[in-house]
Amino acid sequence: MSNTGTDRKFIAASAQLGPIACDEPRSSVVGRMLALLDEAKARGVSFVVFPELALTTFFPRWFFGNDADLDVFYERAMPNADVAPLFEAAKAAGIGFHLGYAELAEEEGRAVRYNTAILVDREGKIALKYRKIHLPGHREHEPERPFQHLEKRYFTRGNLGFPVADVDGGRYGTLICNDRRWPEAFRMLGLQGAELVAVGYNTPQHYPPAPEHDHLQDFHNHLSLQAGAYQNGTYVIGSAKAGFEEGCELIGGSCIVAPTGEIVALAATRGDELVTAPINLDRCREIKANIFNFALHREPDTYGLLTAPKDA
Ligand code: CDT
Repeated sequence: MSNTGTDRKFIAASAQLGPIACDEPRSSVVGRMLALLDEAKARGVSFVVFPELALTTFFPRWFFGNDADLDVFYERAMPNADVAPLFEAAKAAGIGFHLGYAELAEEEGRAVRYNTAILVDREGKIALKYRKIHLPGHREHEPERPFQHLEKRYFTRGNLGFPVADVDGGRYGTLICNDRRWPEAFRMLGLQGAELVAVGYNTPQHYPPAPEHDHLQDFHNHLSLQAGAYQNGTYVIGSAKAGFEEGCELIGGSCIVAPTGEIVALAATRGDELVTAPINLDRCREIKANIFNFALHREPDTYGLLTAPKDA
């Protein structure tokens, strides 16, 4: 049962989160999400996008020498007792949502860690699961940095491809943070007809290997989200974990992008903030049937280099 409107026309939201302290319990974070969900309900929203790794601080900024210290940041089941109130409240309100979290999976008796996102439909069912493919940063401890970015150490590359799912009347996909910078990732979803792509992110304002680009972080975020939307004729909802978190400034700029590439709603703060916009999924055709009509205009037989091995 949709909260508002038809399946193809509804109100969507990006639920930006401000900083999460290292010792903030999941119950407190979920409480903040529930407050945003309440506001979403009051504003007639049917779909809400929460950020990447939304349940904890962005822990790859620290080096942990042992698994016990690291594992506290991961979820072993989804939903679990901490997150159940979010699932229940969203279902009661008829709101679907996107949630990013660190996943500790067991594969062939081995612990495997992923940076994961799920889409939950308005009935509370997990309709899609994606594990981040483009893992940025570095693998080894680099103590000379002001903070680490150890995603390559703490996560395994996703093994679920780039899935889309038909959810509540639309075709949805997800990307996670660094994925948004790669046109190939967006195109994988576009080729499957995605009409709405949810993108959670944690992006430091300061990038230690190339500090000369620090002032461009917000620009590059929007450039990537807007290009991904336009070039694939899809809505994109970007949701930041933002603000000054454990000594590290994270960009905000959570936004909703129309299939034309225009930003139609934009966060004004770097704290907890709900950003909403009306969605009409049929508008994707304005782009999909014209300038980016893949059937008419793509030339894939000339794109072989795109899938050649890296060292070719
Ligand atoms: N979380 C994440 O993927 N962040 C990266 C930071 C830059 S690479 C160290 C991003 O692409 O926004």
